[in-house]
Amino acid sequence: MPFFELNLDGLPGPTHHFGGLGYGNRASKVNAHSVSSPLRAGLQAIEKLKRTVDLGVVQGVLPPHPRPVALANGQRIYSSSAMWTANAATVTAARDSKDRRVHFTPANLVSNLHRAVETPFTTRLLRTLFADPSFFVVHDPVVLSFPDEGAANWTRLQGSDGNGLYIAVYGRSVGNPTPLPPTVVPRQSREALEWITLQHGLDPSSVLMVQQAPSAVESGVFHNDVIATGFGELMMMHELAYTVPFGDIAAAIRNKLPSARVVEFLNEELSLSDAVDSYWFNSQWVQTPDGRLVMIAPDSCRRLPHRDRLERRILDAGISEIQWMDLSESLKNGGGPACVRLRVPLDEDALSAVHSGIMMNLSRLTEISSWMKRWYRDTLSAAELESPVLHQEACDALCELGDILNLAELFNDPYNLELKI
Ligand code: SUG
Repeated sequence: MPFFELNLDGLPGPTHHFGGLGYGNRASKVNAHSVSSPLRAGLQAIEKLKRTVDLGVVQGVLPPHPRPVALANGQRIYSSSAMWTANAATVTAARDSKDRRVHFTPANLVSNLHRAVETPFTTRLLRTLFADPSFFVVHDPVVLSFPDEGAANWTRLQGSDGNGLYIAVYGRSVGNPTPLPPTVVPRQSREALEWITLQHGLDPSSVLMVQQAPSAVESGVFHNDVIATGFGELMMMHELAYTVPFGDIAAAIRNKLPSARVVEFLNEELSLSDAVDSYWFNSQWVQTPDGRLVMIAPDSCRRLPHRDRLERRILDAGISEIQWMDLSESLKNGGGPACVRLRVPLDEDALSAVHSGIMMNLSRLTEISSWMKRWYRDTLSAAELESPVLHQEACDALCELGDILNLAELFNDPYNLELKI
């Protein structure tokens, strides 16, 4: 049976702005409090979706979450951060689990308050979209003692036998917290990866756990997808990403998956700092129906000092084509092409059980883009966030989107707007 990935892109919401809130996230700090454009953010997301739909990728969307969220202490959260759906959940393939179902664990995102408030809505959303228990399980999030940031720290490789090998990356172990970066607390815990391995019924020998190098975390690698990516038999990573040397990781991967090709980028050809600023590694790799692997890379990579050499290396390794994408509104908050999509490995039977309202084609994208043009502001400054007019606008806009995606019940529920934290 054909096996593929459903890509779920997060739609930026009407309150998209630059709050400077992303812990350890360089772009979010640099762009704090500059004026955002929710409309431009939305239309950039639509352009990317059109690109993947044109390529024949099986494509869906996850809607923005209701905002603002009012906390019990009176604080309001406006961030549109649910758009970075690579942090929504960890997802594993049915064929890798004991019970042959697709497993989801919503990320608890406890390292950032503005992100932790995403989890209850994400859990309800995933349980609505993936409701059929013969194909899917949506677990509770990992307990809050073990910080978890979702799929951004998991890479699934797969050889010709179809079995998955997961590269699962953590920044620290809660139980054995060494080595730690001096000034930044890494977001992902090892214990959460272990919890998910068990909860998803994976064979522990199919999960390779690797620790981020403290110096990489200090340089702004707050998620592993800022410094590595992979698909099928191909993986790329930066030489300074992990506590173990590249040779050891590559050998461990090839030990499990002999056909794997692991590409190492050296600091002299792409410095850690340029990697973080350009988001080269945060490119999204998608497979077309004829089996080609296309890399959707942020526009910012075109200015890299050794761009030709980087491109040649990745094309030689098995990428068929590189396409450039302007995602500047998301990138200014530290989210590139790979951050805004959640990969769900599926076969056709399971795909037919997914809530159809979120599946995209060109005409549905046109419908969503005209919805955005009706509701999203051209510019939004920090001062405007408190405006009750904006709150009403955001609420009405999402109710309408709920109708478009056939998810009305999720947006008409006042529970979403009051969180007791
Ligand atoms: O968690 N930015 C997000 C970016 C997440 C990117 N995701 C992946 N790498 N997978 C974060 O730091 C900034 C929001 C603000 O500053 O308003 C923010 O939350």
